[in-house]
Amino acid sequence: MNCLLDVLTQKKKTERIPIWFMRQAGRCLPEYREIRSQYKHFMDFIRSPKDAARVTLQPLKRFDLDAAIIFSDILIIPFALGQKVTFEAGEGPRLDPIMTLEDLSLETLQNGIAPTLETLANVKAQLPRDIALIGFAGAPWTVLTYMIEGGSSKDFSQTLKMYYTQLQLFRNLLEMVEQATVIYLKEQIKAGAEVLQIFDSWAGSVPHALFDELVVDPQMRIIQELKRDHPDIPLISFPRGIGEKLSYFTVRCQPDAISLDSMRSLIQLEGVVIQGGIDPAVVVAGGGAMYKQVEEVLEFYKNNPYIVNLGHGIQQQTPIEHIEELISYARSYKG
Ligand code: 1CP
Repeated sequence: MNCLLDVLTQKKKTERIPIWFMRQAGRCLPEYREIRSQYKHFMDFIRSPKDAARVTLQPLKRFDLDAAIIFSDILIIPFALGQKVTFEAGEGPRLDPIMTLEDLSLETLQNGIAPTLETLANVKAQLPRDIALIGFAGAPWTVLTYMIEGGSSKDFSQTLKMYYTQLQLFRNLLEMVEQATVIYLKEQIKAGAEVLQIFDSWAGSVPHALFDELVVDPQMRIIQELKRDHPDIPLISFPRGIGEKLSYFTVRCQPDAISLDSMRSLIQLEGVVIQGGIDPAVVVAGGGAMYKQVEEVLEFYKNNPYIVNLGHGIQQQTPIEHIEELISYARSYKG
């Protein structure tokens, strides 16, 4: 067994504290940059099962971690639905904005997700039994913002404008992304994922009046649907930036764990495991500031099930020694 799976299924503290990091495979590792440099297009890289599996396993060779997260991206779903997705150097993702529902089709989904499923199977075959394999997808709202804006956005104005002026189209798109996400996550389980995380990175930017429709309801339906077919697969939700709505979100959606961002104060939630909360910037800084914050978090959760992770992905400029120091500090922390 594995301590991450134990904590998530039993909702109790384990002897060994589970540790993994969002974006643990990636730009802060030289061995990642080496493989990355062999690809012109990021989408070709994540859709190459052999190299994506290698990169998924890289952080486990360096760090004493309890889970591998599959190397892929949330924008695989728009890609698999037929939208053009590219990553321009230094600019982030670029998508051909969607104008009508006919621009997309669920028929191409299986083909589009197949390489990621193959990566999962590859990783699973190589992974020691005591390391858990995490699959993931973006939440419909977050994925839809990229699809409608055509890339990253600060204010999501095009997305909200579509909601207010073309509600039926917006709802149809949201429903299509939700359906695709359910299929994709179920396929990930079949391919070997033992835990799933749903990333709603932009949940905190949804206007209050639309919060249920755009954040709570889609994730609630996805979680219910997965639990119905796979009651034993734990689900972690990351509704980033929702602040005081977190308790309400948790009661409605019922994930097994909540991944905390580092914007809000630490919180205990009944019946739910807490993950994360450590500021990625404090790991860039390291030293006393990092130890102080990690100690505060571990102390706060010392009597509750907790998974060590950050409030968002590891930043590119994070020194590798700081990650090692964080892990060994958490491993030796006795409370
Ligand atoms: O050139 C490069 O190396 C690309 C950088 C990169 C990487 C390493 C991107 C582009 N995606 C990824 C991998 C990735 N993306 C993982 C891999 C597994 C791991 O955690 O190690 C995961 C889980 C994601 C998820 C993801 N992609 C999210 C949700 C989590 C989050 O960070 O908020 C989002 C929003 C994306 C979109 C995305 N992918 C990449 C970029 C630059 C962006 C845009 C981010 C933005 O709009 O700010």
